[in-house]
Amino acid sequence: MYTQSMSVPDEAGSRTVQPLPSTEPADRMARFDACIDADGRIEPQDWMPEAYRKTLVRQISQHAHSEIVGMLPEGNWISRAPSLKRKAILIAKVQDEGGHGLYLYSAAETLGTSRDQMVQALHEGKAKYSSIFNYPTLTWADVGVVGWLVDGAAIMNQIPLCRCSYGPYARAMVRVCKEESFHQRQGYESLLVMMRGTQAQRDMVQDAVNRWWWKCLAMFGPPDADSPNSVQGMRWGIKRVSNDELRQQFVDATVPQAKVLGVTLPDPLLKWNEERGHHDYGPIDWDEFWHTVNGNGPCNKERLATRVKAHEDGAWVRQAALAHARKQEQRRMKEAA
Ligand code: BYC
Repeated sequence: MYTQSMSVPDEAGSRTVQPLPSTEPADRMARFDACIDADGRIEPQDWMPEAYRKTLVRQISQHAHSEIVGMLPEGNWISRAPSLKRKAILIAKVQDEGGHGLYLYSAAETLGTSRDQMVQALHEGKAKYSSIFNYPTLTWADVGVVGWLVDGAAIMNQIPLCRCSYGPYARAMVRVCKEESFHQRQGYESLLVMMRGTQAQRDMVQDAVNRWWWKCLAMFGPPDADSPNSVQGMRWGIKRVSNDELRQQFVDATVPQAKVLGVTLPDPLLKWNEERGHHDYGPIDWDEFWHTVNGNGPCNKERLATRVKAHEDGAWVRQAALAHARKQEQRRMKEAA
């Protein structure tokens, strides 16, 4: 299973990519590059190149949006969970995802962009969030498979981020990864129970695996050769392991888990390659991935409409909290006078 102890090789990321040309002041840039080369951390009060700041706001806000939109496919099943135990676990999991979104918005705010600006960009369809949350959760087995595969893929991608060069993002990821690890295990455990049940339950699990497998492989982002942000992200120590390497790690970790579970991964080309020391796998449908990322997946419109409505319905809570804070402040001033 995936744990915090999965190490990121020291030579990964920034150290293997030379500094790229920049128009920033040379002395400040040299200090920044030296910090990155020494595997140091950049903190909010430190000088940083504008492009680094912009990249971080892009990635962290997209990540936050993914956590928040990611509550929806599973949230749909809270009222239909098959037992009180499963309902309690699912409520806690969905709540954790909301918490992850909030840490991440806070981390992005340290870069000078407000949460309101980020949320507005999401609601206007200008900001991205993970492609994976634009697919429907059709049966209860989908909830288990989302835990096993979607959270499993998320952890694979997020463990290296615990050592990202931007301090607030790296620190937020430590706690997020601990919780994601629990999410992955609960999903797997719920599937194990179903696989020991009736033939109908086993068929339901297999059907869910068939529908989610390829979408999970695409979650890691486009192939390295078509990933415009990777070289710079690696140089800056934001990304430590490339999209394709993470995808491969995920496939290699998942194959034995599928065997224990007793499901077939829906890829006739999936097989161990002795020479590479990895599993080979079949081609991913990148046209479908881009179609979804560009807003045309099966649930994109529904997900965004649900988020916008939740935000509008919650306006009174924000207003009440602000009014309360104003009252407290007035009382404090009166007492101090
Ligand atoms: N979906 O140059 P690339 C979770 C975009 S939360 C949509 O490789 P980069 C969970 C990419 O943004 C999961 N878009 O980009 C939550 C870029 O577009 P822009 C989210 C994608 O940034 C609740 C363009 O494609 N995890 O799992 O170097 C419950 C070119 O890509 C996707 C994170 O956000 C995608 N799948 O690498 C359960 C982790 N992939 O921005 C689970 C943090 C790529 O140039 N993020 N794009 O317009 C990252 O690690 C990186 O941003 C990515 C992409 C690996 C995702």
